Amino acid sequence: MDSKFVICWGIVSLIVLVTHQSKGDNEAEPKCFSRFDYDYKMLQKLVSLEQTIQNLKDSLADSKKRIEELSRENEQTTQNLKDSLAETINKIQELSRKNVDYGSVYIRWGRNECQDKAEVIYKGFTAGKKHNDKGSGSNTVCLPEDPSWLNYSTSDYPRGTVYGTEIDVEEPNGIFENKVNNQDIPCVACHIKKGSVIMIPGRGHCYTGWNLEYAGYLMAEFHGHPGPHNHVCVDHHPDFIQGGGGNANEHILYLTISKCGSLPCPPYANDKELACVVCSK
Ligand SMILES: *[C@@H]1O[C@H](CO)[C@@H](O)[C@H](O)[C@H]1NC(C)=O
Ligand SMILES: [Ca+2]
Ligand SMILES: [Ca+2]
Repeated sequence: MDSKFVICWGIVSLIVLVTHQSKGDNEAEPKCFSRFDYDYKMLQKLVSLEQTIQNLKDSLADSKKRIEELSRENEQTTQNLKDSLAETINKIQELSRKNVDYGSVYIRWGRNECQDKAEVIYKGFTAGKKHNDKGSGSNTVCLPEDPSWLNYSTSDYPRGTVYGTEIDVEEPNGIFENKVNNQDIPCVACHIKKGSVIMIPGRGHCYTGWNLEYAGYLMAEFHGHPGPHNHVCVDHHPDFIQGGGGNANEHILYLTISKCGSLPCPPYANDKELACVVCSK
């Protein structure tokens, strides 16, 4: 190595060292500036932090408000639901009460059982006036199998009379499935959970939308007998009262036929046995 270069290097190093040391004192000012900068930045951060906290507080307050609003709304909705539920329950109860309370009744003449869905109120015996009595009640009645009495007397004084009913029909006639002549017939009172019931004379079938309770034949007194009574719809397949096959001729039911004239033919016809139906809805 060149000694001249070594000396030169030594001088330069010294200068650099001295300069650096003197610079150390001079740099106190810039270091001070840095601390301020640090504090300033710290302060800025604090301010920003405070701002953030404020923002959070605000949004928390907003959220609280919103939650309160929502819970109020929720309460209102719950109350509305409760109200409409209570209303619905009331309506259901009202409807089920109606379902229980509402109904119709009819007598099924000539049978001792109601159709499947109908409830038996009582079973009875078909009865009415004696066929040739001028007076007594004119309608056919269904007397219960199990009568109960109020006051009664056995003394003889003017009263109406009621007799059991038998069917009189010449056989064979192609009307009833079984032999029915001179058979005494029962009846049954039926209750159905339907609002309306109607007996239609002259129809063997119900109209659309109506349910068939039973079908049969329109029967009344023989036209030549002096003591008329009303028409009843006797089931097309009658039951008989046990031991009632004798020819008692008391209250008697006969088939009825239509007669042309004031009654238009067609649709009616001479001498046809009139059907009947009991229909409900
Ligand atoms: C039955 O007769 C008695 C005595 O005459 C009378 O007091 C009573 O009220 C009568 N009962 C009825 C249900 O009519
Ligand atoms: Ca008889
Ligand atoms: Ca008879």
